[in-house]
Amino acid sequence: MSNYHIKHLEEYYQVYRKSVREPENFWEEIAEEHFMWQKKWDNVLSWDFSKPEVKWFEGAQLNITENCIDRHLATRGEKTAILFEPNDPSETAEHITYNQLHERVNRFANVLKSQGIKKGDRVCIYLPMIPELAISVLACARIGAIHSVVFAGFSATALSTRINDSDCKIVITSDGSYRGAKTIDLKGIVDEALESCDGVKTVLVAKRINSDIHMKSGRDKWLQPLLENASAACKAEVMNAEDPLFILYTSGSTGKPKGMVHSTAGYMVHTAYTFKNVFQYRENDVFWCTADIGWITGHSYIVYGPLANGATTVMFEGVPSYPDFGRFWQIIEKHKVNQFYTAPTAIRALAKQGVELVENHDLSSLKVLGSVGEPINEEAWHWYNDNIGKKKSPIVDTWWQTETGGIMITPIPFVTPTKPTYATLPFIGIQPALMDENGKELKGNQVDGRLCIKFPWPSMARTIWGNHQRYKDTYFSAYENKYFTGDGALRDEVGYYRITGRVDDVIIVSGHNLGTAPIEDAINEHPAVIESAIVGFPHDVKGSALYGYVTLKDTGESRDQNNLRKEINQIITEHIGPIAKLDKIQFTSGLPKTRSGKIMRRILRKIAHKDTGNLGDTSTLLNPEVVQDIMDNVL
Ligand code: 6R9
Repeated sequence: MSNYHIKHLEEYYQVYRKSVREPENFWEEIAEEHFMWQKKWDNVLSWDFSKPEVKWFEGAQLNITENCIDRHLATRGEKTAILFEPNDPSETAEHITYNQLHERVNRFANVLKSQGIKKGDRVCIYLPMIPELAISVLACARIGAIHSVVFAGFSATALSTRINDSDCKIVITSDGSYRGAKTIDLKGIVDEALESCDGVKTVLVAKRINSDIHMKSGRDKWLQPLLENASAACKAEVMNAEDPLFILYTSGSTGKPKGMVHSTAGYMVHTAYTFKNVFQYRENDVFWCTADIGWITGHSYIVYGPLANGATTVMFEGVPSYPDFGRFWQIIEKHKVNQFYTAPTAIRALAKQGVELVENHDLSSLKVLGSVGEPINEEAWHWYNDNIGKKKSPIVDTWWQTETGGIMITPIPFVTPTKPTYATLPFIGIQPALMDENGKELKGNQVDGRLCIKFPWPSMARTIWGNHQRYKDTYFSAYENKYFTGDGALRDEVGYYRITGRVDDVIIVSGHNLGTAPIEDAINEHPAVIESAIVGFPHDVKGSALYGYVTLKDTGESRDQNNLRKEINQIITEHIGPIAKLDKIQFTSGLPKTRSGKIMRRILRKIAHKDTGNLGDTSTLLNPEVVQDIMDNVL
């Protein structure tokens, strides 16, 4: 029990020190006491960042689904494992108990086997946020097949690239999906994608919207009858600790998407341990992460982390704006959600709607609020803290990446005093380092540099599927013997970390290093502003100057734009200094975003450079229409 559930700050420091001094002993104890192994490891850790090669719990055998499902059956069989909240609020929510989850995963696993899928095969899952998504993920893990979930908002081209990159044999999809008032023809997208995927011989189709779709004979099969006829018992495949559990694609700044490969034992241990502590999860709490399982956040904190702790995890099919912008708050009230984990982009969108939609709902069940995906600006942080947490629920600003598998820098609620816009302290076992331009580690506090991690942690990705060299070049070549995150960060006077944004977003103006996030923070405080993005553009004297794209709350308003520009620069001057003033401010109807809500600065940079001949890979763009609008009005 010791060390598994941190309850006060002194304990954090104590356990943290142990995790750094004796990492192997530390992780061994956690692994030993809290998980179910078919065979224990011979060696806790071996590593060499120059190759790079990292192995945790080598020699151990396990199946992650036995840890996420089977071992809970004796004590939690009738407890809700997955609480499914449909898109349409009038449709009944579904409570899937651990017993039912066990049966449904086993049936699904047997269906996969009946289609010839075996250990090591890659399975592409292209499903909306319906129970079959979580169940198919677990079914793959049950039989040792490697799942590759592709977010069901990606286009046919993006889907086929991902299917081909990892040679998936089978695709699991649905007839269609609901998204607010709209339906989306998912099966049509799969059909189009498969025109260029020769390796896929089978498509399993779940019924969700009852649309009239074309089933290609010999290839496409309805899932439902197969599940009904399958046996409800499926022995868990024996997996080695380092066997791949899944591939998840993340976009690189150049080239094709990178298929990050995660292993079994380390990933399980780290996601379970972070889940327990970062959300201070207690038995009978209801946990809700609003991400899609198509992203790493959903993998780790909707499926694996919560289920490994025997938790109740909410899966929401819909969108925050349907039937109105009060939907999130309505769901929290309805299911008495205790921990709520969402992204700054969602918080900003909801904050724009006014507080009446919040005040109509009883949010008193909330204990912990989380944020992930991008730096949370100060205004959004306060809105979240004041209106949702009522200043009582700590906000955990969790920094991590697809590549890291689980949370890395974060407060522990009720343990670490929070500070707006700071991810605060490294999680247990995580050893961050800040580096200067010359590759030297910056020691001590009050320093600002590039964020690296200098010691392995259990859930780190092990490679890029089919391209180990790219893994090495991208993450292990910038600094010797360190994993480079691609982010910049500062460490304040007490050792708290603040992520300042991707370092490729750092702009050097007249010799001063400026992170985009603090400037955007400042701009976003102007009452007329919704969102902003800063990029650099070439300047005769300064080297680079700053170009700001700013979205206003009221676009119809005929305000004096030049006056507004002055006010924005005034705020920046107040917050950061005149050095950070913008040379150009373009008012926009929106900002180009990826489907996970990240601003695509690469495109904005090209537009500011008037280099729009080739915008690069735009397949992950959510709102292509704003790009044309921005190009038409470039300054
Ligand atoms: C989990 C996830 C990773 C990148 C990461 C960083 C940014 C994520 C953040 C954050 C500041 C936070 N990021 N969390 N920046 N504060 N709390 O989002 O994974 O989609 O791979 O993105 O997101 O820039 O490097 P992924």
